[in-house]
Amino acid sequence: MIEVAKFVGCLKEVGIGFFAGVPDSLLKSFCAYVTDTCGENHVIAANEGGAVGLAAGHYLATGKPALAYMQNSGQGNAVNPLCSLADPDVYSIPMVLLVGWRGEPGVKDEPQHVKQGKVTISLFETLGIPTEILPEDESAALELTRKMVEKSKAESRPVALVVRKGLFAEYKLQNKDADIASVRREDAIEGVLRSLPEDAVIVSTTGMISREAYETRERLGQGHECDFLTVGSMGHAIMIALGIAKAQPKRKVYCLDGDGASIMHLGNMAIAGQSGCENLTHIVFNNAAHDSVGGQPTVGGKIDFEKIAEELGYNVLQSPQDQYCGNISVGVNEIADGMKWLVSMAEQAEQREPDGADGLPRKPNFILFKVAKGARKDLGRPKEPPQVNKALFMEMLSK
Ligand SMILES: Cc1ncc(C[n+]2csc(CCOP(=O)(O)OP(=O)(O)O)c2C)c(N)n1
Repeated sequence: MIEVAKFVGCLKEVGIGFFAGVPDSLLKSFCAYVTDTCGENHVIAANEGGAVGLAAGHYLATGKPALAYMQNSGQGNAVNPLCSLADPDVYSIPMVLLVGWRGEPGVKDEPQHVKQGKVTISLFETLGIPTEILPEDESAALELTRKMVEKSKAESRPVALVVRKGLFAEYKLQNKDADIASVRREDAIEGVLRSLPEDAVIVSTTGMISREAYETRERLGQGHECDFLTVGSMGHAIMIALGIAKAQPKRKVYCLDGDGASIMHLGNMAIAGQSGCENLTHIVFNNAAHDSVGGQPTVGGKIDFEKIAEELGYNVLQSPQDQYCGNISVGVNEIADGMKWLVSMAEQAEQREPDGADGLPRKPNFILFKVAKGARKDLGRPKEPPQVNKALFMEMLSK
């Protein structure tokens, strides 16, 4: 096991003093440590490609390589700037990639990590990025880290250090920002699921939101056939929802999204906002954190999602939290009542003249919930594999 303080100390000794990345569960201790201790020399990026960009910019300005950290799920997001910016065939920019290896072959993991786990090393090999798996022994790992940083500098290219499950000794995030609301995310999800029409479709995002939606359905005795759980593909749930909404304009489609996921591919909101699909509702549960992987902050606490959504063309509905005089501590019953009201308003709006005849623009809806970080300790995971979820979902959509 490696103490993160020693690992970061070792990086600093060899000239790596700037860190950018997207949090990962396997790198939780490392992410927490740099969040707590590196101040302005640490940026939590919107996505992994952004982290590579930040590392490149730091090098251009200082002549010193930086470190970009990510879960291997984010390798795809990083590939473009790795190939077309940092590669020796282009600008030849040194940097260290620190990559959490979810789905390592032989290690049990969730289905969304299986494929990515199999190709993590070979993908880096294909990209020509020198890659090493950090050994468990601390001094050997630090030695290898030094060697790889020197290689990155000497050859002026990215190098990758891959981190297995359990490598870093536990370090708990100290500087957790205060919650932006006291409402539990699971209560807000329950309020939503209690109020939607029976045949409404749900597309939920990566992480705890999908897990809580799944368990809430079980608790409410509702089936799972209307739900598409986007267990991987972070940031794309709203595009999946839009694809469905466009193909089935009579179907009500609700996307349950996170702030981290929305920010990861914020451009998707511009496309959804301009889609003219009034059967689509985008609901963002903002806890200003990457809660599912350790609670590291997002910029969600500092930006106004409702204003952004409005500018991008959504019809922003008054959140059930605001219907209660801006009381951000409302409970599940109030949320369900508020949502029922919104659903009935949306239905009335649909009684209008066909598109354009009344001069009113057709817009997708947007609802924001401000919620607390954290989840139940005993929160489970979907029991059915993704392909069963897909089959049931498609069968429901075909009726
Ligand atoms: C491309 C990619 N990068 C990183 C991850 C790791 N990851 C899983 S969930 C999550 C945080 C999601 O945050 P948010 O959308 O705000 O939802 P919350 O967990 O806070 O409810 C992250 C970073 C991932 N699955 N995919």
